[in-house]
Amino acid sequence: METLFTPSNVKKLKAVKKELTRFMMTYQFALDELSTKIDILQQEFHYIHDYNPIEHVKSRIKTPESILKKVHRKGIDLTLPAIRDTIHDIAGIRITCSFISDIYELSYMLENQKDIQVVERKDYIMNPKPNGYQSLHLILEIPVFMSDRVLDVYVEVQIRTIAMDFWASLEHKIYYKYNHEAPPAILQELKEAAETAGRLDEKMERLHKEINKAKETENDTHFIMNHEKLHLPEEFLATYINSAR
Ligand code: 0O2
Repeated sequence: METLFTPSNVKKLKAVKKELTRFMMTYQFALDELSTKIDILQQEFHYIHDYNPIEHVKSRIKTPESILKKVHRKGIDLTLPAIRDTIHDIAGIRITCSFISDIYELSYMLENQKDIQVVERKDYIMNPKPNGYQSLHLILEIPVFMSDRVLDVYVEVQIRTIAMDFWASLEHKIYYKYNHEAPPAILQELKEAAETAGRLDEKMERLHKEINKAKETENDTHFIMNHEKLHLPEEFLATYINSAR
């Protein structure tokens, strides 16, 4: 194969690199915007429900190699507009929640933001995949404000519990270890493990609700601000309670 790096190509290569960088940057900006939104929701949720619904958030941009593989798999043209329109998971965020109800509450809050467009919603919790995989998948379109224009960018959001995440990462390893064809006995065990994880999630949710009920009668003089627990002085509370009589 002829080398691309001939002196006459240097200029063209630079231009291509610039265009590709600009293309990929928009996904990074979309991820940054969505991460801020998630952080705000997390803090507000903490304030309302008095616990942190999000265990962790991980985001990633698909590598150019991985995008190219998907282009071939989907049989689309190798052009930026075709890639933008067809591959919706170039930017991805995975949110791990404590409980199943948190997944739905968080997705509801995200889906209802005015500047967010829900392009696709796949509920693999209500309808797990045949192998047992569970997660809530959203494809969101969010506006990114550049210096001279507004771009609508797709971001894939996967929301799941810790148990679902644990299962998915093990399944992913097994899938690759056996080169996509694991023995039937292992697949059966994996499916059973997914069902066990589902039951664990339900049990944890029940326990969590019990604890919340008990908490309702507690007198707590703390509140959370900017991830920090702050104390409300009694004098402040007394003045406020007395003036509200
Ligand atoms: P990666 O490296 O995680 O990004 P698509 O090709 O994305 O348009 P699909 O398969 O209909 O089509 O999308 P779906 O069902 O929403 O799944 C997309 C992503 O969900 C996958 O991305 C995985 O991250 C995850 N996922 C889906 N099914 C499974 C599963 O059975 N096991 C595990 N461990 N993860 C799953 P990619 O592109 O496969 O890979």
